[in-house]
Amino acid sequence: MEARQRQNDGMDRFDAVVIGAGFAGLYALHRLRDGLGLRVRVYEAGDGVGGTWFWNLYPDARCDSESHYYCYSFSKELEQEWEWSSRYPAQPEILRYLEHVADRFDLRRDIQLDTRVDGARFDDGAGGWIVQTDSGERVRARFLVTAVGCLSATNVPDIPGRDRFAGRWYHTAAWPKEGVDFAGRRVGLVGTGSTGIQATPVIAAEAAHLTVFQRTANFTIPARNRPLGPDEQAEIKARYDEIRDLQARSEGGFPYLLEPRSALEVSDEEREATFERGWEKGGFAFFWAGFSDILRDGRANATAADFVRKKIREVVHDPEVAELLTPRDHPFGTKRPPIDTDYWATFNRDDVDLVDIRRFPIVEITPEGIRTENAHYDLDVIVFATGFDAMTGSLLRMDIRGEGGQRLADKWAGGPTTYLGLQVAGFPNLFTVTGPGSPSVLLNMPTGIEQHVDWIADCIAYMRTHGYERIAADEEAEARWVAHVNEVARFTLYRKARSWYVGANIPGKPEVFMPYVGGQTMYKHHLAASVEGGYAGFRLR
Ligand code: NA7
Repeated sequence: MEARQRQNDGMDRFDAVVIGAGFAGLYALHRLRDGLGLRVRVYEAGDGVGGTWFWNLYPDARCDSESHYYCYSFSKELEQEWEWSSRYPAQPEILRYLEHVADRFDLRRDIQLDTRVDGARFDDGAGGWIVQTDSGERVRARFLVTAVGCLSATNVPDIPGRDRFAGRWYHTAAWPKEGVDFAGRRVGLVGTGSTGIQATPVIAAEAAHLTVFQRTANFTIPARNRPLGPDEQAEIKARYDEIRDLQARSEGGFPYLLEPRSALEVSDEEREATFERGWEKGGFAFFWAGFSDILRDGRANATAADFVRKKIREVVHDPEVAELLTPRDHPFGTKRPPIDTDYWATFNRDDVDLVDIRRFPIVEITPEGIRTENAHYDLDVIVFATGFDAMTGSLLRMDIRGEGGQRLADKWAGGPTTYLGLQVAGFPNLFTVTGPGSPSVLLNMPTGIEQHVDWIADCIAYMRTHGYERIAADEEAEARWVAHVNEVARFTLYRKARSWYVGANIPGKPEVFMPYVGGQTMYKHHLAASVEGGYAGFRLR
């Protein structure tokens, strides 16, 4: 099929434009082009496919979910032919996987790399989108699908003097392809989220000296990464139907079901032994192997938090450093829990220091390093592991305008509003894959992505069958959904943390709980109920 059509207005016309060529964009292209026969164009800002795994090249970048389910499920052949080499996939391996997917499904011919979408405007008259790229290109598309990732818009703190720094500074998600040579260098690392915690031991092993600037101490769980041998690989492949079934039944899209019991209904000894078993398994298994109420009940949570705090004291030799590394301001698991390899032990090294920038904030970056309220630290390299303007950042950095020219940035000035995280009232034919208001970052990402892309493809097929040209979230349904998203969050402990889930990491960002925390079962029920009701909650024209 001819991939494009040119209109009288000189603009190429597509059935759908997809923004982003990561996990979501690649699958959206496959599903819409090869499943529905649509003319699709994907725009990707990077000069390669891979999204998150194209950009996050920092030392030891690795997924915190296990390889056998942090992957697509839509193709059984792909499942069987791809070999994951370790329990948690490293960035280069995930990137190779996504490149393989792009080749295997012949996706590259419809992906335009090195092209950032600057903006998109809904054309009320024509009933579709005009999409504008940074190269000045403008194209028309009936449907606009954002596959821009939840954690893509980097957050580089606006610290005075940053551009006067005589050394080099980097954000972990905009890392140079050629890597950074830390040998013999004094390195400062700002940020102790998943990324900073992963990178710290690796940078410490290479650099002459590492100073970690910590604003908030974090709970972290040992990853216990290991190679996957041929037997284990074969065993996983033989069990894939069962794995996928478990993923579908679990609340987080992982192939593990939560133990139904409360942490408070067992003896202290049994609780401790349960936590120890989870700790030995490593990674998020610490949650599943344990109890059902860790994220719901403050007292249950405190038992897990105390267990982790005790582990810090056991590992870190200097009691003052151990205390500084000990999280005290948020319940366990209410910020995305990092998983690590030797993070705390790294602070036993003589060439690693921990600086408390909660107590003595950074005041400026000087040509020689970082100045806090009470000291100056001489540095050759600064690494910002300071995270992202999560969930909304990558959408709002584009100028998206809906019906009547309404800007998405204005509509979302008080926080994001969507129906089911999939559509925004007043923005017809715009679909937001893993958008705010959907489980998104609380669900295994490939699972949530496939669920959304399948839903979008089915919706477009339905529209085609029934002769509809426009679909948009109904305003009332959207308002009810936003209220529901907030209501379910209120019953969890998540609200007790100032996290990127609520936008608290970005100065001035409205603090709204963005992901849907009601779990996959409830969410799928809402998706299905809408479809069964003829796309109830959406306006079709
Ligand atoms: P995160 O989890 O947002 O962590 C960012 C870290 O940077 C965190 O410790 C922040 O402290 C710190 N931070 C952010 N802004 C500043 C400023 N201005 N000054 C000092 N410190 C700052 O991002 P990651 O990249 O680690 O992980 C993102 C996700 O990727 C992760 O959750 C996984 O899902 C994969 P704070 O806690 O806000 O006080």
